[in-house]
Amino acid sequence: MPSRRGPVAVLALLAVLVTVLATLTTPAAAAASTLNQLAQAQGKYFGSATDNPELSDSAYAAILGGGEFGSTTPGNSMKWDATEPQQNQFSYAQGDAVVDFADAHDMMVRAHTLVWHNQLPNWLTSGNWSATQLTSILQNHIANVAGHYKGEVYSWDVVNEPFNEDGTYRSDLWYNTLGSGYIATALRAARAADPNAKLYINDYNTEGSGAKSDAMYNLVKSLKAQGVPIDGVGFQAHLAVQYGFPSDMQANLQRFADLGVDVAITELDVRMELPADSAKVATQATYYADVTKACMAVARCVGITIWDYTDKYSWVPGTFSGQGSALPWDENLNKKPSVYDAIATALGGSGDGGGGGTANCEVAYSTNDWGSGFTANITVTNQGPAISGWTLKYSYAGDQRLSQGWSGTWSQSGKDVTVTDAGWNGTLATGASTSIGANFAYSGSNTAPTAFTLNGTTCD
Ligand code: 9MR
Repeated sequence: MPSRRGPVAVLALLAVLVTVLATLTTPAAAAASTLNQLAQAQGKYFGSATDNPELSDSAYAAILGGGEFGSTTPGNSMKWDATEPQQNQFSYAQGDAVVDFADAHDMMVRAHTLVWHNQLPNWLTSGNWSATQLTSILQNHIANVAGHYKGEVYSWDVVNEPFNEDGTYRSDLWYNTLGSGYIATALRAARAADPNAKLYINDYNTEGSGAKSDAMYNLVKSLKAQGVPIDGVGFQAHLAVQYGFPSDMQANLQRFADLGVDVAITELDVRMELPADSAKVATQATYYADVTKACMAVARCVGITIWDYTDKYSWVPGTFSGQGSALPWDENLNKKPSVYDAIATALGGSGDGGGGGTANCEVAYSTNDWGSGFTANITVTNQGPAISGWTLKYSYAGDQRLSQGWSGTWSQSGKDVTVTDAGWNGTLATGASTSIGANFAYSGSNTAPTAFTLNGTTCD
């Protein structure tokens, strides 16, 4: 049977020989400043909490260690139940993993926490301790744990959440057995164990003035008067769109600073009732900006830590049913442009890093197309700070279907394609490139994707 080639088939054949190069950014695009770079320009840091399980999520870890954050706080792994699960048997593997990650990515560690009412092991809560016994248990714990991390952490939240909302002391193991003196005991033990760590008391709902904030203020004033070592006060700042903003935050931070201590925003997030909508997100962006501005305006506010950076690993949905969307990165590790930009702008940046502004990456995309399928060749260039692990995402408009990819782990969900590094090409210094490829089948049209993100940053 004679072969009949119509014009479409001829064009498809020609296309095999033609490489269509779509360069999607200008090679000269400058790297946007990261949140931490912007904070550093003002003598402060911008950090994110983390936790051990999520460190094995390579796309997550790539962003955590990719330069946005100059500090991290272990969300759980330095708490008492983790570090002294049996009396006088100490366990540091999880905490060490966070410190090692921070070291490898040039981040400081805000260590958290030595004395708290929560996450205490059974042996401790079920013992019927005398004051003398409990004092030596407390001192032994701090000597060991703060001693283990001596010289490796920037600060310790020595005492966490000592107050009730009305400003009275929280009725817990520590206060009930030792009275409020446990706070000075803990601070002194921490100073002895790690003389260079900044020693903090940390609490929530103290960001604005009020009974609880006044109680903290009076405590710090009294500790200073007694010569008890106290270097800083942490304001957790677990805010919620529906509860309003503590409008006197800056003045409140300043009055603590005026006592002669550092202040820090230590666990910032801004939750909302789900589903999120544009009005709630706009309010949330304002809250993030206003917290940031308050810290920037107070000379002794040393920095801001968000309580993890992505909704994927936020504590909020598990604690407040029906609430969430509290962090500047969404569940897919993409920046929420308006929230990110609000923070960046409040840090003195241009505020175009979350959306379509200056790129941290450049992507060259080309195809060899034979009419019913094609090979996509992609070269990714990192134009931001060095990264050790990456995830590239883009979408097709048509019915392009992944058959096989190489030099990365390729997957497709509907029109969305995700590629994670292959391990050997995960580390990309500033300016470094890697080339990856995949075969796709398709019918109809095969237009090139119009947008790519690398670790959540748009390559425009
Ligand atoms: O983020 C922590 C979460 O993973 C734990 O389940 C929770 C248990 O108590 O503690 C969370 O962290 C808290 C922090 O240690 C102190 N301030 C409030 C934080 C959110 O609950």
